[in-house]
Amino acid sequence: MARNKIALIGSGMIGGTLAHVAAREELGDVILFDIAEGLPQGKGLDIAESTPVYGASVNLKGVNDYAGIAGADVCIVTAGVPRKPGMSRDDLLGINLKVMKAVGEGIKAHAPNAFVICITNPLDAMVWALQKFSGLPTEKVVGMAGVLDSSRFAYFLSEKTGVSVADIHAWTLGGHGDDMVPMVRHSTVGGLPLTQLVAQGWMSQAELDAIVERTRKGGGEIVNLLKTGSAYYAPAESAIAMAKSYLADQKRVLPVASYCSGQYGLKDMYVGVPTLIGAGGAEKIVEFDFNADEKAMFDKSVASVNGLIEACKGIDPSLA
Ligand code: A3D
Repeated sequence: MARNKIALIGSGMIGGTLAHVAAREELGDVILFDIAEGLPQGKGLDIAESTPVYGASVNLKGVNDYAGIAGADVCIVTAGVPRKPGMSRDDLLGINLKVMKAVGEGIKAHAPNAFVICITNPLDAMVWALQKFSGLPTEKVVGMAGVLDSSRFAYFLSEKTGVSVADIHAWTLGGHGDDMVPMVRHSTVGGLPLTQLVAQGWMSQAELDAIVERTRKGGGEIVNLLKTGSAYYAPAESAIAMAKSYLADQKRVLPVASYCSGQYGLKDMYVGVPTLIGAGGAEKIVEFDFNADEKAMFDKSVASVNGLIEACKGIDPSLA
């Protein structure tokens, strides 16, 4: 069987990390694409020169021409700009929307059969626009945010309880913004829902509330520490988990920005929902039962995403 081909559209901090992890894990041959000349070639060569050390049989190549991504099985999109301290993800909308147009057209022309994972912010609106610009089937275009936000949630819960991250199942749904929805009733530590964890005295309600708030602001916490850009290790690992589920038909259920066509009562929009990812792409959306509070938080988050989608339509009338 031929090797998989993984195309990374954007070879900055996340793109470079993706290339390194994909090579180490022998996910397939890696193409790094960027508009910056030399950057994808340099990162590709540097990582290629590391493969003999750990014996990974993969090729890496950097390109500035979309022809190089031809036949890709997976495209992971990080092209665009990240935020700096003081910026919200939404501040990136205008500039990154133009980037999504170019990327969507490039994928449509050269890799129309790929499974596309968008990471560029503001995530839910950008993946919605990318699907429209590319014209690929909605189940083949998804956004990465929930795996990262849920991983942050799980890490903070592990830090507080001392329970291994391996035995924590955390869920964060909704849009990738500060009003995302960490699902307290559906998340478990050692099999116990967080509500019971509080009842049993593992942590106080105030401590749990603080973890939920820290999760919501997790991206900003890293931006403020780094000062020059945003998180890249955890975002890259999160997208790799999604790519693996697709390539190996693992059928994992992950929190993914997926196209909703009736699920959760939503139409023609992308938002973070539990999604089964297999060889068919986003094969099925799992519908959690919401109580009144969760529904109110989810609706608020959905309203923010819809506001950004409307802003995209205002900027680019071809999306209306
Ligand atoms: P950065 O290191 O700046 O890399 C972005 C790369 O995109 C640069 O190398 C640019 O040259 C390149 N680029 C710009 N325009 C184009 C274009 N038209 N075509 C191809 N390449 C282009 O950023 P990063 O890797 O740190 O972050 C990338 C994106 O991911 C940003 O929008 C971040 O906000 C976003 N991000 C999302 C999450 C989520 O959880 C959704 C987390 C962290 C970062």
